[in-house]
Amino acid sequence: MNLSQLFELSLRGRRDSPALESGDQRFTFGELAARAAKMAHLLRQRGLQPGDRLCVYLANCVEVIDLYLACVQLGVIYVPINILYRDREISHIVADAEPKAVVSRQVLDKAVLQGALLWRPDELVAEAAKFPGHFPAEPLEGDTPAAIVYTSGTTGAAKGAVLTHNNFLVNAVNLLACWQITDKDRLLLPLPLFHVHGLGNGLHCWLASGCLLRLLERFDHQRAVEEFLDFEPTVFFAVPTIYVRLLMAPQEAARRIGSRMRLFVSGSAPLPPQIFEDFQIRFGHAILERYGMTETLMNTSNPYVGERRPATVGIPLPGVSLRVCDPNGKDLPPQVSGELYVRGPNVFAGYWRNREATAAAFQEGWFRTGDMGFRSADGYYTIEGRKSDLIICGGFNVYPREIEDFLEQQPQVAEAAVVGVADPVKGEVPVAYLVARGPINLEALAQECRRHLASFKMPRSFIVVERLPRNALGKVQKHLLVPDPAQAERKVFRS
Ligand code: MCA
Ligand code: AMP
Repeated sequence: MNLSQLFELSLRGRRDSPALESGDQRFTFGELAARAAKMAHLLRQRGLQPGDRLCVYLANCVEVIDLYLACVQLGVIYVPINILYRDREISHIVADAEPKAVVSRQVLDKAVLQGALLWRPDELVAEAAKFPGHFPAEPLEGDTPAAIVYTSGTTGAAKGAVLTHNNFLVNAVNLLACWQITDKDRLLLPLPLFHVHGLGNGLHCWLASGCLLRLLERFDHQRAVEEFLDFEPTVFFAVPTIYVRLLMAPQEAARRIGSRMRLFVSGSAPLPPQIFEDFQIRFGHAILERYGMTETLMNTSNPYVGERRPATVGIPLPGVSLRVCDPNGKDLPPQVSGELYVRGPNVFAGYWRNREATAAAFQEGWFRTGDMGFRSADGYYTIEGRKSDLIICGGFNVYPREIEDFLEQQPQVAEAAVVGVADPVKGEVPVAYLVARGPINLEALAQECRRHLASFKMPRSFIVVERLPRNALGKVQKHLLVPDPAQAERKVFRS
Protein backbone atom coordinates (compact mmCIF):
# COMPACT_ATOMS: atom_id res chain seq x y z
CA MET A 1 0.00 0.00 0.00
CA ASN A 2 1.09 3.60 -0.44
CA LEU A 3 0.05 6.80 1.28
CA SER A 4 -2.26 7.94 -1.51
CA GLN A 5 -4.23 4.72 -1.08
CA LEU A 6 -4.50 5.19 2.68
CA PHE A 7 -5.65 8.79 2.30
CA GLU A 8 -8.09 7.77 -0.45
CA LEU A 9 -9.63 5.28 1.97
CA SER A 10 -10.22 7.90 4.61
CA LEU A 11 -11.66 10.27 1.99
CA ARG A 12 -14.48 7.89 1.13
CA GLY A 13 -17.78 9.41 2.06
CA ARG A 14 -16.12 12.51 3.48
CA ARG A 15 -15.61 14.71 0.43
CA ASP A 16 -17.95 17.36 1.81
CA SER A 17 -16.82 17.10 5.43
CA PRO A 18 -14.82 19.95 6.98
CA ALA A 19 -11.14 18.99 6.88
CA LEU A 20 -8.88 21.92 7.59
CA GLU A 21 -8.85 25.30 9.28
CA SER A 22 -5.72 27.33 8.61
CA GLY A 23 -5.80 31.02 9.52
CA ASP A 24 -9.13 32.22 8.13
CA GLN A 25 -9.17 29.58 5.38
CA ARG A 26 -11.52 26.58 5.55
CA PHE A 27 -11.41 23.46 3.34
CA THR A 28 -13.36 20.23 2.97
CA PHE A 29 -11.55 16.97 2.22
CA GLY A 30 -12.85 17.12 -1.34
CA GLU A 31 -11.41 20.61 -1.83
CA LEU A 32 -8.04 19.57 -0.48
CA ALA A 33 -7.97 16.48 -2.69
CA ALA A 34 -8.69 18.64 -5.73
CA ARG A 35 -5.98 21.16 -4.78
CA ALA A 36 -3.45 18.34 -4.37
CA ALA A 37 -4.43 16.78 -7.70
CA LYS A 38 -4.03 20.12 -9.50
CA MET A 39 -0.65 20.61 -7.84
CA ALA A 40 0.43 17.12 -8.88
CA HIS A 41 -0.48 17.88 -12.53
CA LEU A 42 1.51 21.11 -12.38
CA LEU A 43 4.59 19.56 -10.78
CA ARG A 44 4.57 16.84 -13.42
CA GLN A 45 4.24 19.44 -16.15
CA ARG A 46 7.18 21.29 -14.62
CA GLY A 47 9.26 18.15 -15.06
CA LEU A 48 9.21 16.43 -11.68
CA GLN A 49 9.63 12.67 -12.06
CA PRO A 50 9.27 9.88 -9.51
CA GLY A 51 12.37 9.86 -7.31
CA ASP A 52 13.14 13.57 -7.87
CA ARG A 53 13.40 15.74 -4.77
CA LEU A 54 11.40 18.86 -4.00
CA CYS A 55 12.54 21.07 -1.11
CA VAL A 56 9.85 22.97 0.76
CA TYR A 57 10.96 25.91 2.91
CA LEU A 58 7.64 27.16 4.25
CA ALA A 59 5.96 27.83 7.56
CA ASN A 60 2.72 25.87 8.15
CA CYS A 61 0.09 26.74 5.53
CA VAL A 62 -2.29 24.95 3.16
CA GLU A 63 0.31 25.02 0.36
CA VAL A 64 2.57 22.75 2.42
CA ILE A 65 -0.27 20.22 2.43
CA ASP A 66 -0.90 20.67 -1.33
CA LEU A 67 2.78 20.07 -2.04
CA TYR A 68 3.16 17.11 0.28
CA LEU A 69 0.09 15.36 -1.13
CA ALA A 70 1.17 16.11 -4.69
CA CYS A 71 4.62 14.62 -4.05
CA VAL A 72 3.08 11.53 -2.46
CA GLN A 73 0.95 10.95 -5.56
CA LEU A 74 3.82 11.56 -7.97
CA GLY A 75 6.45 9.55 -6.12
CA VAL A 76 8.50 12.73 -5.78
CA ILE A 77 10.53 12.82 -2.57
CA TYR A 78 9.40 15.62 -0.27
CA VAL A 79 12.22 17.42 1.56
CA PRO A 80 11.03 19.86 4.24
CA ILE A 81 13.42 22.55 5.47
CA ASN A 82 13.11 24.15 8.92
CA ILE A 83 11.80 27.68 8.38
CA LEU A 84 14.18 28.96 11.09
CA TYR A 85 17.22 27.85 9.10
CA ARG A 86 19.54 30.45 7.61
CA ASP A 87 21.39 30.35 4.28
CA ARG A 88 24.27 28.26 5.62
CA GLU A 89 21.91 25.55 6.88
CA ILE A 90 19.65 25.61 3.80
CA SER A 91 22.65 25.37 1.45
CA HIS A 92 23.77 22.18 3.11
CA ILE A 93 20.40 20.51 2.56
CA VAL A 94 20.09 21.72 -1.03
CA ALA A 95 23.62 20.53 -1.83
CA ASP A 96 22.91 17.13 -0.33
CA ALA A 97 19.36 16.49 -1.57
CA GLU A 98 19.93 18.01 -5.03
CA PRO A 99 16.29 19.00 -5.51
CA LYS A 100 14.85 20.09 -8.86
CA ALA A 101 13.33 23.07 -7.05
CA VAL A 102 12.93 24.80 -3.71
CA VAL A 103 9.50 26.19 -2.84
CA SER A 104 9.87 29.33 -0.72
CA ARG A 105 8.16 32.65 -0.07
CA GLN A 106 11.58 34.20 0.45
CA VAL A 107 14.05 34.93 -2.29
CA LEU A 108 17.01 32.61 -1.89
CA ASP A 109 20.50 33.39 -3.08
CA LYS A 110 21.93 31.62 -6.14
CA ALA A 111 24.67 30.26 -3.90
CA VAL A 112 21.99 28.66 -1.73
CA LEU A 113 19.98 27.26 -4.65
CA GLN A 114 23.04 25.77 -6.40
CA GLY A 115 21.17 25.26 -9.65
CA ALA A 116 17.79 24.32 -8.16
CA LEU A 117 14.81 26.36 -9.34
CA LEU A 118 13.02 28.70 -6.94
CA TRP A 119 9.23 28.44 -6.95
CA ARG A 120 6.81 30.65 -5.03
CA PRO A 121 3.87 28.78 -3.47
CA ASP A 122 1.23 31.36 -4.47
CA GLU A 123 2.38 31.24 -8.10
CA LEU A 124 2.22 27.45 -8.07
CA VAL A 125 -1.33 27.47 -6.70
CA ALA A 126 -2.46 30.08 -9.24
CA GLU A 127 -0.98 28.15 -12.14
CA ALA A 128 -2.25 24.79 -10.88
CA ALA A 129 -5.86 26.08 -10.96
CA LYS A 130 -6.15 25.30 -14.68
CA PHE A 131 -5.60 21.55 -14.20
CA PRO A 132 -8.25 18.92 -13.45
CA GLY A 133 -9.10 18.19 -9.82
CA HIS A 134 -8.32 14.53 -10.19
CA PHE A 135 -4.90 12.92 -10.56
CA PRO A 136 -4.22 9.22 -11.09
CA ALA A 137 -1.60 8.56 -8.41
CA GLU A 138 1.51 6.56 -9.35
CA PRO A 139 1.16 2.88 -8.37
CA LEU A 140 3.96 3.08 -5.79
CA GLU A 141 5.19 0.24 -3.59
CA GLY A 142 5.25 0.84 0.16
CA ASP A 143 9.04 0.90 0.24
CA THR A 144 9.21 3.93 -2.04
CA PRO A 145 10.80 6.95 -0.30
CA ALA A 146 8.17 9.55 0.59
CA ALA A 147 10.34 12.13 2.34
CA ILE A 148 13.87 12.97 3.31
CA VAL A 149 13.92 14.71 6.67
CA TYR A 150 17.22 16.23 7.72
CA THR A 151 18.36 15.60 11.24
CA SER A 152 21.52 17.09 12.69
CA GLY A 153 24.28 14.57 12.93
CA THR A 154 26.88 14.37 15.68
CA THR A 155 29.41 15.36 13.05
CA GLY A 156 27.74 18.76 12.82
CA ALA A 157 26.28 18.42 9.35
CA ALA A 158 22.65 17.34 9.02
CA LYS A 159 21.98 13.94 7.43
CA GLY A 160 18.89 13.13 5.38
CA ALA A 161 16.75 10.37 6.88
CA VAL A 162 14.92 8.61 4.04
CA LEU A 163 11.38 7.80 5.22
CA THR A 164 9.26 5.50 3.09
CA HIS A 165 5.52 5.33 2.48
CA ASN A 166 5.48 2.23 4.71
CA ASN A 167 7.21 4.09 7.55
CA PHE A 168 4.54 6.79 7.55
CA LEU A 169 1.71 4.29 6.98
CA VAL A 170 2.68 2.11 9.92
CA ASN A 171 3.20 5.10 12.15
CA ALA A 172 -0.21 6.56 11.34
CA VAL A 173 -2.06 3.25 11.64
CA ASN A 174 -0.35 2.59 14.99
CA LEU A 175 -1.20 5.97 16.43
CA LEU A 176 -4.79 5.83 15.24
CA ALA A 177 -5.24 2.45 16.90
CA CYS A 178 -3.30 3.17 20.09
CA TRP A 179 -4.62 6.68 20.70
CA GLN A 180 -8.10 5.88 19.34
CA ILE A 181 -8.14 8.77 16.89
CA THR A 182 -11.27 8.83 14.73
CA ASP A 183 -13.11 11.15 12.37
CA LYS A 184 -14.98 12.51 15.42
CA ASP A 185 -11.80 14.13 16.68
CA ARG A 186 -10.72 17.74 16.38
CA LEU A 187 -6.94 18.05 16.22
CA LEU A 188 -5.23 21.29 17.17
CA LEU A 189 -1.72 21.25 15.72
CA PRO A 190 0.75 23.97 16.69
CA LEU A 191 3.82 22.04 15.51
CA PRO A 192 5.84 22.77 12.38
CA LEU A 193 5.21 20.41 9.46
CA PHE A 194 8.93 20.43 8.61
CA HIS A 195 9.68 17.97 11.45
CA VAL A 196 8.32 14.47 11.82
CA HIS A 197 6.34 15.30 14.96
CA GLY A 198 4.13 17.68 12.95
CA LEU A 199 4.41 15.83 9.64
CA GLY A 200 4.49 12.14 10.58
CA ASN A 201 2.14 12.34 13.55
CA GLY A 202 0.05 15.45 12.99
CA LEU A 203 -0.58 15.49 9.28
CA HIS A 204 -0.78 11.71 8.83
CA CYS A 205 -3.07 11.06 11.81
CA TRP A 206 -5.37 13.77 10.51
CA LEU A 207 -5.52 12.43 6.94
CA ALA A 208 -5.69 8.79 7.94
CA SER A 209 -8.54 9.40 10.40
CA GLY A 210 -10.51 12.03 8.50
CA CYS A 211 -10.81 14.22 11.60
CA LEU A 212 -10.90 18.02 11.55
CA LEU A 213 -7.54 19.79 11.76
CA ARG A 214 -6.84 23.32 12.90
CA LEU A 215 -3.30 23.98 11.76
CA LEU A 216 -1.55 26.90 13.44
CA GLU A 217 1.21 28.71 11.58
CA ARG A 218 3.19 28.30 14.77
CA PHE A 219 2.61 28.04 18.50
CA ASP A 220 2.13 31.47 20.06
CA HIS A 221 1.84 31.20 23.83
CA GLN A 222 -0.05 34.49 24.04
CA ARG A 223 -2.81 33.17 21.76
CA ALA A 224 -2.84 29.54 22.84
CA VAL A 225 -5.72 29.72 25.31
CA GLU A 226 -7.83 31.61 22.79
CA GLU A 227 -7.16 28.93 20.15
CA PHE A 228 -8.23 26.18 22.53
CA LEU A 229 -11.39 27.95 23.64
CA ASP A 230 -12.33 28.88 20.10
CA PHE A 231 -11.61 25.57 18.36
CA GLU A 232 -12.47 23.20 21.22
CA PRO A 233 -10.08 20.46 20.16
CA THR A 234 -10.26 16.91 21.42
CA VAL A 235 -6.63 16.01 20.59
CA PHE A 236 -3.44 18.04 20.92
CA PHE A 237 0.15 17.11 19.96
CA ALA A 238 2.93 19.20 21.47
CA VAL A 239 6.45 19.37 22.90
CA PRO A 240 7.15 19.90 26.64
CA THR A 241 7.90 23.64 26.19
CA ILE A 242 4.34 24.10 24.98
CA TYR A 243 2.93 22.36 28.07
CA VAL A 244 5.09 24.61 30.27
CA ARG A 245 3.59 27.59 28.48
CA LEU A 246 0.04 26.23 28.82
CA LEU A 247 0.44 25.99 32.58
CA MET A 248 0.31 29.78 32.58
CA ALA A 249 -3.35 29.65 31.46
CA PRO A 250 -5.81 31.03 34.04
CA GLN A 251 -7.35 28.25 36.17
CA GLU A 252 -10.87 28.69 34.79
CA ALA A 253 -9.63 28.54 31.17
CA ALA A 254 -7.53 25.46 31.99
CA ARG A 255 -10.57 23.75 33.48
CA ARG A 256 -12.70 24.56 30.43
CA ILE A 257 -10.02 23.40 28.00
CA GLY A 258 -9.53 20.18 29.97
CA SER A 259 -13.24 19.45 30.08
CA ARG A 260 -13.46 19.35 26.27
CA MET A 261 -10.22 17.53 25.57
CA ARG A 262 -9.76 13.81 25.11
CA LEU A 263 -5.99 13.50 24.71
CA PHE A 264 -2.88 15.62 25.26
CA VAL A 265 0.27 14.04 23.79
CA SER A 266 3.85 15.10 24.47
CA GLY A 267 7.10 14.13 22.79
CA SER A 268 10.35 15.24 21.09
CA ALA A 269 11.99 15.95 24.45
CA PRO A 270 11.62 14.69 28.02
CA LEU A 271 8.49 15.87 29.84
CA PRO A 272 9.53 16.80 33.40
CA PRO A 273 7.42 14.83 35.95
CA GLN A 274 6.62 18.09 37.74
CA ILE A 275 5.00 19.45 34.57
CA PHE A 276 3.05 16.20 34.18
CA GLU A 277 1.76 16.59 37.77
CA ASP A 278 1.02 20.31 37.55
CA PHE A 279 -0.79 19.80 34.28
CA GLN A 280 -2.90 17.01 35.71
CA ILE A 281 -3.96 19.22 38.60
CA ARG A 282 -4.68 22.25 36.41
CA PHE A 283 -6.20 20.65 33.30
CA GLY A 284 -7.45 17.36 34.76
CA HIS A 285 -5.50 15.29 32.21
CA ALA A 286 -2.54 12.93 32.42
CA ILE A 287 -0.39 13.94 29.43
CA LEU A 288 0.41 10.90 27.30
CA GLU A 289 4.16 10.86 26.66
CA ARG A 290 5.63 8.99 23.73
CA TYR A 291 9.12 8.60 22.25
CA GLY A 292 10.23 8.92 18.66
CA MET A 293 13.02 9.97 16.36
CA THR A 294 13.23 11.34 12.86
CA GLU A 295 14.81 8.06 11.75
CA THR A 296 12.16 5.85 13.32
CA LEU A 297 9.01 7.93 13.68
CA MET A 298 7.28 6.71 16.86
CA ASN A 299 8.81 3.89 18.90
CA THR A 300 6.97 3.79 22.20
CA SER A 301 3.93 5.31 23.82
CA ASN A 302 2.34 5.40 27.23
CA PRO A 303 -0.98 3.58 27.10
CA TYR A 304 -4.21 5.36 26.20
CA VAL A 305 -6.03 3.02 28.56
CA GLY A 306 -3.90 2.17 31.56
CA GLU A 307 -1.21 3.88 33.58
CA ARG A 308 0.49 6.90 31.99
CA ARG A 309 3.62 6.86 34.04
CA PRO A 310 5.54 10.13 34.37
CA ALA A 311 9.26 10.08 33.49
CA THR A 312 8.64 7.13 31.18
CA VAL A 313 7.86 6.88 27.48
CA GLY A 314 5.66 3.82 27.86
CA ILE A 315 5.85 0.57 25.93
CA PRO A 316 6.79 -0.24 22.30
CA LEU A 317 4.11 0.42 19.68
CA PRO A 318 2.69 -2.51 17.65
CA GLY A 319 5.32 -4.13 15.44
CA VAL A 320 8.17 -2.19 17.05
CA SER A 321 10.89 -4.11 18.90
CA LEU A 322 13.17 -2.42 21.41
CA ARG A 323 16.29 -3.65 23.16
CA VAL A 324 18.51 -2.17 25.85
CA CYS A 325 22.11 -3.03 25.00
CA ASP A 326 25.55 -2.72 26.53
CA PRO A 327 28.40 -1.18 24.48
CA ASN A 328 29.02 -4.58 22.83
CA GLY A 329 25.42 -4.88 21.68
CA LYS A 330 24.49 -7.48 24.33
CA ASP A 331 21.03 -7.37 25.92
CA LEU A 332 20.74 -5.95 29.40
CA PRO A 333 18.18 -6.99 32.04
CA PRO A 334 15.37 -4.72 33.30
CA GLN A 335 16.39 -1.68 35.38
CA VAL A 336 19.91 -1.66 33.88
CA SER A 337 20.79 1.30 31.65
CA GLY A 338 22.11 0.92 28.17
CA GLU A 339 21.66 2.13 24.60
CA LEU A 340 18.23 1.63 23.02
CA TYR A 341 18.16 -0.36 19.77
CA VAL A 342 15.03 -0.36 17.58
CA ARG A 343 13.75 -2.65 14.84
CA GLY A 344 10.44 -2.56 13.01
CA PRO A 345 8.49 -1.32 10.01
CA ASN A 346 8.78 2.23 11.39
CA VAL A 347 12.58 2.33 10.95
CA PHE A 348 13.83 4.44 8.04
CA ALA A 349 15.53 3.19 4.90
CA GLY A 350 18.90 4.82 5.67
CA TYR A 351 20.64 8.16 5.31
CA TRP A 352 20.37 9.76 1.89
CA ARG A 353 23.44 8.96 -0.21
CA ASN A 354 25.43 8.18 2.89
CA ARG A 355 26.23 4.51 3.06
CA GLU A 356 28.89 4.96 5.70
CA ALA A 357 26.59 6.76 8.15
CA THR A 358 23.83 4.23 7.45
CA ALA A 359 26.11 1.28 8.10
CA ALA A 360 27.35 2.87 11.32
CA ALA A 361 23.79 3.45 12.54
CA PHE A 362 22.72 -0.20 12.27
CA GLN A 363 23.92 -3.32 14.01
CA GLU A 364 22.64 -6.59 12.60
CA GLY A 365 19.44 -4.96 11.41
CA TRP A 366 18.84 -2.99 14.61
CA PHE A 367 18.94 0.81 14.53
CA ARG A 368 21.13 2.23 17.27
CA THR A 369 19.21 5.22 18.59
CA GLY A 370 22.02 6.81 20.60
CA ASP A 371 19.47 7.22 23.39
CA MET A 372 20.34 5.79 26.78
CA GLY A 373 17.63 4.29 28.94
CA PHE A 374 16.22 1.27 30.72
CA ARG A 375 13.13 -0.92 30.89
CA SER A 376 11.17 -1.43 34.09
CA ALA A 377 10.24 -4.92 35.22
CA ASP A 378 6.74 -4.34 33.82
CA GLY A 379 7.94 -3.13 30.44
CA TYR A 380 7.88 0.70 30.62
CA TYR A 381 10.88 2.46 29.09
CA THR A 382 12.65 5.48 30.52
CA ILE A 383 14.99 7.68 28.46
CA GLU A 384 17.85 8.93 30.60
CA GLY A 385 19.86 10.88 28.07
CA ARG A 386 21.89 10.59 24.92
CA LYS A 387 25.20 8.96 24.14
CA SER A 388 26.11 12.15 22.30
CA ASP A 389 25.80 15.60 23.84
CA LEU A 390 22.59 16.57 22.03
CA ILE A 391 20.79 19.63 23.43
CA ILE A 392 16.99 19.77 22.95
CA CYS A 393 15.83 23.39 23.07
CA GLY A 394 12.05 23.83 22.88
CA GLY A 395 11.82 20.51 21.04
CA PHE A 396 14.38 21.53 18.41
CA ASN A 397 17.64 19.56 18.35
CA VAL A 398 20.91 21.41 18.72
CA TYR A 399 24.18 19.60 18.14
CA PRO A 400 26.95 21.37 20.07
CA ARG A 401 29.52 20.30 17.49
CA GLU A 402 27.80 22.30 14.76
CA ILE A 403 27.86 25.51 16.83
CA GLU A 404 31.42 24.85 18.01
CA ASP A 405 32.58 24.43 14.40
CA PHE A 406 30.84 27.65 13.45
CA LEU A 407 32.33 29.59 16.38
CA GLU A 408 35.82 28.26 15.71
CA GLN A 409 35.58 29.57 12.13
CA GLN A 410 35.27 33.09 13.56
CA PRO A 411 38.62 34.93 13.58
CA GLN A 412 38.34 36.02 17.22
CA VAL A 413 37.72 32.52 18.55
CA ALA A 414 40.49 30.02 19.18
CA GLU A 415 38.39 27.29 20.79
CA ALA A 416 34.75 26.76 21.62
CA ALA A 417 32.74 24.29 23.68
CA VAL A 418 28.96 24.39 23.76
CA VAL A 419 26.96 22.83 26.57
CA GLY A 420 23.25 22.57 27.38
CA VAL A 421 22.02 24.36 30.47
CA ALA A 422 18.69 23.54 32.10
CA ASP A 423 15.95 26.05 31.35
CA PRO A 424 12.49 25.94 32.94
CA VAL A 425 10.66 26.72 29.67
CA LYS A 426 12.84 25.42 26.84
CA GLY A 427 14.12 22.34 28.67
CA GLU A 428 17.70 23.22 27.76
CA VAL A 429 19.46 26.14 26.12
CA PRO A 430 22.93 26.22 24.56
CA VAL A 431 25.72 28.16 26.30
CA ALA A 432 29.12 28.68 24.63
CA TYR A 433 32.50 28.65 26.35
CA LEU A 434 35.16 30.42 24.35
CA VAL A 435 38.89 30.76 24.36
CA ALA A 436 39.61 34.04 22.56
CA ARG A 437 42.53 34.80 20.29
CA GLY A 438 42.82 38.27 21.85
CA PRO A 439 40.35 41.01 22.70
CA ILE A 440 36.93 39.77 21.69
CA ASN A 441 33.79 41.66 20.72
CA LEU A 442 30.96 39.47 21.96
CA GLU A 443 28.22 41.70 20.51
CA ALA A 444 29.70 41.28 17.03
CA LEU A 445 30.09 37.56 17.56
CA ALA A 446 26.45 37.26 18.66
CA GLN A 447 25.35 39.15 15.58
CA GLU A 448 27.33 36.79 13.36
CA CYS A 449 25.69 33.80 15.07
CA ARG A 450 22.24 35.32 14.61
CA ARG A 451 22.92 35.81 10.91
CA HIS A 452 24.05 32.27 10.24
CA LEU A 453 22.39 30.01 12.81
CA ALA A 454 18.72 29.15 13.37
CA SER A 455 17.45 31.10 16.41
CA PHE A 456 17.17 28.01 18.64
CA LYS A 457 20.89 27.28 18.07
CA MET A 458 21.91 30.76 19.23
CA PRO A 459 24.00 30.44 22.44
CA ARG A 460 22.07 32.03 25.30
CA SER A 461 25.38 33.31 26.69
CA PHE A 462 29.07 33.38 25.88
CA ILE A 463 31.57 32.74 28.62
CA VAL A 464 35.18 33.59 27.87
CA VAL A 465 37.67 31.39 29.65
CA GLU A 466 41.46 31.13 29.54
CA ARG A 467 41.40 27.48 28.59
CA LEU A 468 38.93 24.64 28.23
CA PRO A 469 39.22 21.77 30.71
CA ARG A 470 40.68 18.80 28.84
CA ASN A 471 41.53 15.26 29.87
CA ALA A 472 44.87 13.57 29.23
CA LEU A 473 43.78 12.72 25.69
CA GLY A 474 42.93 16.36 24.97
CA LYS A 475 39.17 15.81 24.96
CA VAL A 476 37.12 18.67 26.41
CA GLN A 477 35.53 17.62 29.72
CA LYS A 478 32.16 19.19 29.24
CA HIS A 479 30.81 18.05 32.58
CA LEU A 480 33.22 20.52 34.18
CA LEU A 481 31.70 23.38 32.18
CA VAL A 482 28.98 24.56 34.49
CA PRO A 483 28.05 28.22 34.00
CA ASP A 484 29.12 30.24 37.03
CA PRO A 485 27.75 33.75 37.42
CA ALA A 486 31.12 34.91 38.74
CA GLN A 487 32.86 34.10 35.43
CA ALA A 488 35.21 36.83 34.28
CA GLU A 489 33.76 37.86 30.93
CA ARG A 490 30.25 36.86 30.02
CA LYS A 491 27.50 38.14 27.85
CA VAL A 492 23.92 37.01 27.96
CA PHE A 493 21.70 37.16 24.91
CA ARG A 494 17.98 36.59 25.02
CA SER A 495 16.85 34.34 22.19
C1 MCA B 1 9.71 29.01 17.11
N1 MCA B 1 9.95 30.10 16.38
C2 MCA B 1 9.34 29.97 15.20
C3 MCA B 1 8.71 28.72 15.22
N2 MCA B 1 8.95 28.16 16.41
N3 MCA B 1 9.29 30.74 14.13
C4 MCA B 1 8.60 30.32 13.07
N4 MCA B 1 7.97 29.14 13.02
C5 MCA B 1 8.00 28.32 14.08
N5 MCA B 1 7.39 27.16 14.01
C6 MCA B 1 10.82 31.21 16.78
C7 MCA B 1 10.16 32.40 17.37
O1 MCA B 1 9.76 33.30 16.37
C8 MCA B 1 11.27 32.98 18.22
O2 MCA B 1 12.25 33.56 17.39
C9 MCA B 1 11.88 31.76 18.82
O3 MCA B 1 11.63 30.73 17.85
C10 MCA B 1 11.32 31.38 20.20
O4 MCA B 1 9.94 31.61 20.22
P1 MCA B 1 9.08 31.77 21.56
O5 MCA B 1 7.96 32.67 21.32
O6 MCA B 1 9.97 32.00 22.75
O7 MCA B 1 8.47 30.35 21.62
P2 MCA B 1 8.03 29.41 22.82
O8 MCA B 1 6.73 29.84 23.38
O9 MCA B 1 9.13 29.20 23.79
O10 MCA B 1 7.79 28.08 21.99
C11 MCA B 1 8.74 27.57 21.13
C12 MCA B 1 8.13 26.38 20.41
C13 MCA B 1 9.12 25.92 19.36
C14 MCA B 1 6.83 26.81 19.75
C15 MCA B 1 7.79 25.28 21.39
O11 MCA B 1 10.31 25.60 20.04
C16 MCA B 1 8.60 24.75 18.59
O12 MCA B 1 7.75 24.85 17.71
N6 MCA B 1 9.09 23.55 18.91
C17 MCA B 1 8.65 22.33 18.24
C18 MCA B 1 9.79 21.68 17.57
C19 MCA B 1 9.41 20.35 16.97
O13 MCA B 1 8.36 20.20 16.31
N7 MCA B 1 10.24 19.35 17.18
C20 MCA B 1 9.97 18.04 16.71
C21 MCA B 1 11.24 17.44 16.17
P3 MCA B 1 13.08 34.88 17.77
O14 MCA B 1 13.79 34.50 19.04
O15 MCA B 1 13.98 35.09 16.62
O16 MCA B 1 12.01 35.90 17.98
S1 MCA B 1 10.89 15.75 15.59
C22 MCA B 1 11.39 14.89 16.94
O17 MCA B 1 11.98 15.39 17.82
C23 MCA B 1 11.05 13.45 17.13
C24 MCA B 1 10.73 12.70 15.93
C25 MCA B 1 9.87 13.34 18.05
O18 MCA B 1 9.95 12.51 18.97
O19 MCA B 1 8.90 14.10 17.87
P1 AMP C 1 15.12 14.13 16.29
O1 AMP C 1 16.54 13.93 15.98
O2 AMP C 1 14.65 15.52 16.11
O3 AMP C 1 14.29 13.15 15.63
O4 AMP C 1 14.98 13.89 17.85
C1 AMP C 1 14.88 12.62 18.38
C2 AMP C 1 15.36 12.59 19.78
O5 AMP C 1 14.46 13.32 20.63
C3 AMP C 1 15.37 11.20 20.35
O6 AMP C 1 16.48 10.46 19.94
C4 AMP C 1 15.34 11.48 21.83
O7 AMP C 1 16.65 11.77 22.30
C5 AMP C 1 14.49 12.72 21.92
N1 AMP C 1 13.11 12.42 22.34
C6 AMP C 1 12.00 12.28 21.61
N2 AMP C 1 10.94 12.03 22.39
C7 AMP C 1 11.39 12.00 23.66
C8 AMP C 1 10.79 11.78 24.93
N3 AMP C 1 9.50 11.58 25.07
N4 AMP C 1 11.59 11.80 26.02
C9 AMP C 1 12.91 12.01 25.90
N5 AMP C 1 13.54 12.24 24.74
C10 AMP C 1 12.78 12.23 23.63
